[in-house]
Amino acid sequence: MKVGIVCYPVKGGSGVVASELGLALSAMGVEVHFFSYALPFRLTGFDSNFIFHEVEVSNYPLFKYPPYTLSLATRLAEESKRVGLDIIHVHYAIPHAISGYLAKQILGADAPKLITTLHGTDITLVGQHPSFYSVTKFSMEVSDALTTVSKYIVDRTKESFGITKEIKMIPNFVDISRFKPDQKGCDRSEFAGPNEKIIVHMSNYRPVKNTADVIKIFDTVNRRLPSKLLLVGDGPDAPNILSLAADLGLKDRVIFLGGQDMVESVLCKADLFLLPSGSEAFGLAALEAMACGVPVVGSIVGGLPELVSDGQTGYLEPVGDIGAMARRSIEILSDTEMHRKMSLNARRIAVEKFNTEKIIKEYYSLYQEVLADG
Ligand code: GMT
Repeated sequence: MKVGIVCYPVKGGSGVVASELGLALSAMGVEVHFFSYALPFRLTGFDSNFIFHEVEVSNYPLFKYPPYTLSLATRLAEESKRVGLDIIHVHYAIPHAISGYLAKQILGADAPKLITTLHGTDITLVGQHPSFYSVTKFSMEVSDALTTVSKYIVDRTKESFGITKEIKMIPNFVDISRFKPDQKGCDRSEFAGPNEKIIVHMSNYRPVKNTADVIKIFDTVNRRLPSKLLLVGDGPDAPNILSLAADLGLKDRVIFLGGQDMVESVLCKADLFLLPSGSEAFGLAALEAMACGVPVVGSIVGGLPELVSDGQTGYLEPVGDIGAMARRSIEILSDTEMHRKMSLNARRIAVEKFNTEKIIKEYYSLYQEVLADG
């Protein structure tokens, strides 16, 4: 089988899922072709079964906005003609799904099947914008199959776009042999003293992640239980929240680690993971923390309740309720037995429900079904 995978290369959940999916498929013997404007950040190493195609965009002076959508469609059509792709699987609908559709139109009868995976803000935020709505809806309707990463996004897609065709829910997944507790080199003393707790937040620091709330929750927790906050990832709100931390006198307690490749070696040091987002289709970062045995405190929003079981693997509180999230964090961190149980539950759920092997089979079966449809 030959599969073309389209994704964003920058740090973000959809790029991670697309990259890990492609790597797992290529390890199974599928010929995988990645398409993006730069090498996706999780695509490290070499495998003779995967090929990266960099999409170049003409920067002709007439263009105020270089048309990436068209360059991607052209590249997909040309490579597909050359290597005979069976499937084009796009991650994040905008603009990838419409580029896939255009490539199919160019190729005619020999075109590969188009599968679109919706990751969240393509449905809840960006796709709602009047300048994208109709084309997002159309590109979903003309995809040969649609998948989403949570039941919440299935419902939102149906409600907001009136999509009536089947939308298959295939949750995000995690490599449980890489993301695990007690990894080699997981030395907490690098960041915290023996009586200090370690709290981690990891995201792309966009407004939807409510990262100022991370600092405010941490401030309350730290007053009761001396702690360190490790911030992983980078994005537009990072400078503001670092200033906030400094204003609150937390400069020495908040450690900004920025973009990291080996996030598992930070997560395995954590006692708690915070994710107080305003919207979250799934919360892949929380799953990666859970696989490392880390309980999660976050907001009851989107697909997070499908991942975090309240009272079992952490606690979810209403968006913006900093007081409640701080109280829950203190509750978990100050009760050794509760923390131990939640940590074990978090790892068990990641292993049983969301391990790569299990979920990749679901994608592979979908590919087979779509191809069998003729
Ligand atoms: O907007 C983002 O946070 C990035 C976005 C992406 O496309 O990379 O993340 C979304 O996809 C992830 C992978 O499926 C999900 O785990 C995240 O919950 C989702 N983010 C939001 O819905 C805000």
